Amino acid sequence: MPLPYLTPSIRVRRTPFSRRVEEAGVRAYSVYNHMLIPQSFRSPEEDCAHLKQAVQVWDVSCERQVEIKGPDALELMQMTTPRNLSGMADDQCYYVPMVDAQGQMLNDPVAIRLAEDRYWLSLADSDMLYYCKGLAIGRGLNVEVFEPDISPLAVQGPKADELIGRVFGPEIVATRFFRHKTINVQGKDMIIARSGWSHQGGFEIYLDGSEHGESLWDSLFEAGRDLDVRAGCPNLIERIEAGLLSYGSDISIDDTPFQVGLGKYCDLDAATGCIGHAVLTTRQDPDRQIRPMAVDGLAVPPINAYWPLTDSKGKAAGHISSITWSPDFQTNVAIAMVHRNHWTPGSTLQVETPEGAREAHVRETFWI
Ligand code: THG
Repeated sequence: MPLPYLTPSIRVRRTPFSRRVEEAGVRAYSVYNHMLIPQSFRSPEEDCAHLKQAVQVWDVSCERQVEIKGPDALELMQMTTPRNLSGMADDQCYYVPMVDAQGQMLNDPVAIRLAEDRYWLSLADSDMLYYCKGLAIGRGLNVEVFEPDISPLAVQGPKADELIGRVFGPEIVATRFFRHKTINVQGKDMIIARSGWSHQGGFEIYLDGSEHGESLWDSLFEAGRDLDVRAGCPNLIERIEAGLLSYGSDISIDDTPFQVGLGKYCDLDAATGCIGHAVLTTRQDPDRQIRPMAVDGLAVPPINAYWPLTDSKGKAAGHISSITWSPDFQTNVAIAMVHRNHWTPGSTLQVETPEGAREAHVRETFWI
């Protein structure tokens, strides 16, 4: 059966880097926040091996920003998350669970503090712009809520420090994890942070102004030619090995932060302004949790719906939400949601794949 194409349309937004991404030979796209996100260049396996040994430039423009600006900005930000934002410094980024009034997960963005009265939420794939606008109106807050012309470009891999040092200098390389500094691109100030959705380390440049996209891209590729810099993208293999969760795949609105391993970011003593606060205080003891799992046998096909997990008596025990073959670990690596009776490391379950049942083993830790 021939694969269907993704039909271009205005609704599926292109990015400031899309032309360069296509010149670099992108092979597959997906859609994230109504915008194109590259899925592979050579192959997921080859892209993964390269990411682990060199440096890649990723068009992650689809990590759209919601900007919250004004005297009540912190109050609105704190309404959305059980993480305590009161101690955040002006150069800090926080990974935050965002929850509704029932304490259910709406998104898991990176929150960026730009000033006391100015924040960005760097979103995963759900429509938080409308939600934040609604909160501001409902509470009569003195804030502006909008999507600025900001498009993150990630530089990831063991040679990311070398490349960023060449282009932006040693002061920028000295940026600590989840802190940001200001760089100048073609006369325009932009934010750069040490962060990114890989375990290899690197930076995220928050391109400010679409018109500067191609020149920023070109300066990185010119400076990194001898480092074998390549276009890349968030890599399924590497992110499962590292246990990086994907909202919409591993996390949904049916989950609380405690069920998806984000309880460590909840501070219910301090974050009393969170609208899910009251419910979350009663839900800190989850009945199911995310676990790394290894699945026996040869490479599994791509997953496009939860694969059910059952125990030895055939009873429901959870599901797998992300899975792929890992060339480095020579097993299928998976992220699963597992009921409490079965979540201890070493526990073996059956998983129903489209190609039949396999054995699946709960692990103590992710692979990298
Ligand atoms: N960077 C930016 N925006 C983003 C992402 C990003 N928006 C969408 C998505 N990714 C949001 N989800 C995550 C999930 C994990 C992390 C960041 C964003 C992450 N986690 C680290 C970990 O789990 O090891 C550590 C976080 C911490 O210690 O604070 O980096 O990647 N701009």
